[in-house]
Amino acid sequence: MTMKPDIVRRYLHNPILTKAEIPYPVETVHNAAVVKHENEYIMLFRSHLRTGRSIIGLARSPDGFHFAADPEPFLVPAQNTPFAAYEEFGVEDPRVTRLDGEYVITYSAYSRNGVRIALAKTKDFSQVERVSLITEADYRNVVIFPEKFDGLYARLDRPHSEIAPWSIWISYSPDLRYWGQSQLIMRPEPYHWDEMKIGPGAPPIKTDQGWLSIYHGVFRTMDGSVYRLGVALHDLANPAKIIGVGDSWILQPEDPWEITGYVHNVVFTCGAVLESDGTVKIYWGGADTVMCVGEANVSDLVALCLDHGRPAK
Ligand code: BMA
Repeated sequence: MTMKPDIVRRYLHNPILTKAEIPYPVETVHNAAVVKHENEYIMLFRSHLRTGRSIIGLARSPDGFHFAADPEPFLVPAQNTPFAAYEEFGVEDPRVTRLDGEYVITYSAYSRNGVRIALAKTKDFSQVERVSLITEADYRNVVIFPEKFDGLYARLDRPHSEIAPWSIWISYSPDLRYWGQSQLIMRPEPYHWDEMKIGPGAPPIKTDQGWLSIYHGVFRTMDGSVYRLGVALHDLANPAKIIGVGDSWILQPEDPWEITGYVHNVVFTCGAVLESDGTVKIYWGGADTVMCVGEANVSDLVALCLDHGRPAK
């Protein structure tokens, strides 16, 4: 019997960045955003400190595979109002979108008040300016589309609720500060690999057939939860409309550093880079401990959404 090749081809030399390569003390390197800026791939990665709280570091690469970390962290909990009160427990899981010639960074701000999302901007990844806290508690996984729709910015996010399963929502904004017109667009699918909760992963990627969203889905087992990655395709003109959701996962924990670590059985993405040849580099944290990369053909991911779908809600 011949084996079908995996839709995501893991890089042979994973993991690509670990705590051993960071020039300041950290316990983990994971859940990183990656974008191409000028001639470099820039990675913003999350690291746990020995307090159990997180900061965000920066690493650079000429090819998207070999990364070297800057000597100092990129973003640590704020000291100034209004951010300080909401970042006291750490900053986590950054996402980056290029918009209007600059980079918009969204990240989770943790505090005794819950988890909310903060938005910051940078032009060059040397200076970073916090703009606004754009959600109240409890939200995570905010990804911003790289284009406007009818003059409005759009984002996907994942509020928590005790009543409904944790689902993906869309909201719109005229200025990236004030957000509204929120609606639920995608739910976890019962008795399916993503049945417990889902959340946006990488900022959506534009393809001819729609916006490709790589999301995470969680399945609870007798031995804890398993985090996997899947794909959904959103209408190009109306991103609230989901054209298709791939029925099967595209990546699950399989390598030893994905199965065992700070949190077992986790692959979690915050970023992917589409290359001009139609491949997409997907970056993921393994077991909340190390960074990994793999490549897929964007056409295969789109085909999975279109040809092997499951209901969006
Ligand atoms: C989620 C987030 C992620 C993390 C994942 C697995 O709830 O906290 O940052 O990677 O759990 O621990």
